[in-house]
Amino acid sequence: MYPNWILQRANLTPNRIGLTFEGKRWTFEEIKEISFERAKQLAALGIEKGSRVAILGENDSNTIFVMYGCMHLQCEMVILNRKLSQSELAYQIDDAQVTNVLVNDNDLALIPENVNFLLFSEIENSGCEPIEISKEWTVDQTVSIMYTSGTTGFPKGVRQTVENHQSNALASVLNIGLSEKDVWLCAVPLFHISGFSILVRSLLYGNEVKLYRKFDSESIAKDIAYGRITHISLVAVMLERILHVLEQHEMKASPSFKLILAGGGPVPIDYLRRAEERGMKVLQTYGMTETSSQTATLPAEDALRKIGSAGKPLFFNQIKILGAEGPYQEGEICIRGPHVTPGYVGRFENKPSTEDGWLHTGDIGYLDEEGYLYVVDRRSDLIISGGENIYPAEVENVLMGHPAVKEAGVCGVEDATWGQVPVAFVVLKQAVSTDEIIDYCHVHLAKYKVPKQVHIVDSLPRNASNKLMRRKLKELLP
Ligand code: S0N
Ligand code: AMP
Ligand code: MG
Ligand code: MG
Ligand code: MG
Repeated sequence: MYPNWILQRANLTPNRIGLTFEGKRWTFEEIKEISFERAKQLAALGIEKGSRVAILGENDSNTIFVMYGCMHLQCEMVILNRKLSQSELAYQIDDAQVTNVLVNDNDLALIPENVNFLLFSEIENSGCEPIEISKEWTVDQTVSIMYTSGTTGFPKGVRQTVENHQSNALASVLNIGLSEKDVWLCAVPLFHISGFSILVRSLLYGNEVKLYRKFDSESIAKDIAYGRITHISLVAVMLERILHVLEQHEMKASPSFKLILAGGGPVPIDYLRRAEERGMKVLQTYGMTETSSQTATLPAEDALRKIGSAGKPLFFNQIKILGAEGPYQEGEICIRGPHVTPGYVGRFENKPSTEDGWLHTGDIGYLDEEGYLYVVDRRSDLIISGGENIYPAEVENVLMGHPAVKEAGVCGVEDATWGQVPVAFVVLKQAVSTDEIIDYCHVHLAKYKVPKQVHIVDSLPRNASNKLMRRKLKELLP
């Protein structure tokens, strides 16, 4: 058993500021009081202790208070990506078999049809049921569930337990260090582990989170140059936008600014050099939904000596390269540690998350002679656009659903803005314009997954067993 994080934190440092958002601020005691109230309101509205609910909301203090209310009720929270299309959301809501979707009023239009939902305003205006809040949580209790796309084209709901989050946050602070004055800026989505892990760290460390509703490079650049923030989590495209503003105005990071935790995909080396010129340390990190964020992180002192590396595994964690017999040999990156998910929900419930105790990531990498990890590729054809993952199979399944499309293949191409973007190749069975195909994709897919180009071809590259060779698709580009 572990103590309820929110209670324990309020008990330890009640008067410290825990959260700031759009000019408002809350101490840890206030965060506890408000989240207690939400828990009691949720209970009054019929949300049962330990039940599974989904949450759909933008980065907003009220989203956090509803999440914490659910945590007091020991609910399993399916945190939904609000950039998804209605049909993608409907799939996850159905797959996870949630009893209710708790929706920020601003996101009312995103809710699929025929789902049971409660608006945040209904919750906030409800009476309270005088329930007892659990002071303890069990180690293997699921706190959050996040969907991550899979090679099959069906997203998998990943369980993130108390132990997963705690061991990850602890390993992170052992690596990064901490002062009670630290302020972590959160402009990455709370529905990704990049964002949610900032909340967990704050509860465990007692530091302040400065939350942004939306990524805003101008305002964040000012925070870095003149503000109180010390830490920020970013993906590459965000870093580039911030660098652009700092360079344009010849601004440098404030001496009190400590570091950028940069992950979700590779960070171009040029950005690391430019960040150094602006007085910013960038810690490249390798992490994923299945490991409740970081597994390996490159310490700032190695940033230029080991440029391009994602560092060494953090405390408690191990990394091995499948099949490699020595340094520099490439193979699948496998991870072991207390931060690795125990498994999935829904259709993948019975699929083990590990083999012989190791999570097989689908990523290809190598370790150098000092044990530093280099991520070189992704075996599973995963496309990463601006930190959002796109599995070709998911897009291909949608394309094949169009009546005029006989076969479809999708691959990623380099893109100056987003890192990579998806491009589609289709074989037709009846005439249709590429615009119509793109419009069709917009109905079924999140915007960032819609192919930037659709090429009509006579056939797709296949191997002897008729399997699509996605790596060869790029050769068909005009
Ligand atoms: C980069 C972001 C902020 C861009 O979004 P922005 O600027 O808000 O765009 P919008 O105004 O919403 O839309 C404008 C147009 O741009 C399109 N668009 C938006 N995003 C994308 C995208 N990603 N790819 C392609 N197009 C995009 C819109 O559709 C719109 O189009 P038009 O004009 O046609 O209407 C946003 O994308 C963002 O927030 N990205 C980051 C997401 C993220 O956090 N990913 C990480 C996921 N991975 C993990 O969580 C595991 C790793 C991890 O834990 C980690 C990662 C990073 C740092 C630390 C850690 C850690 O270990 O702690
Ligand atoms: P997600 O499925 O959203 O959790 O994203 C995790 C995936 O992002 C990993 O499996 C990698 O493919 C990719 N990724 C994360 N960090 C890095 C990194 N530092 N370098 C390259 N790819 C990364
Ligand atoms: Mg994944
Ligand atoms: Mg993802
Ligand atoms: Mg947006």
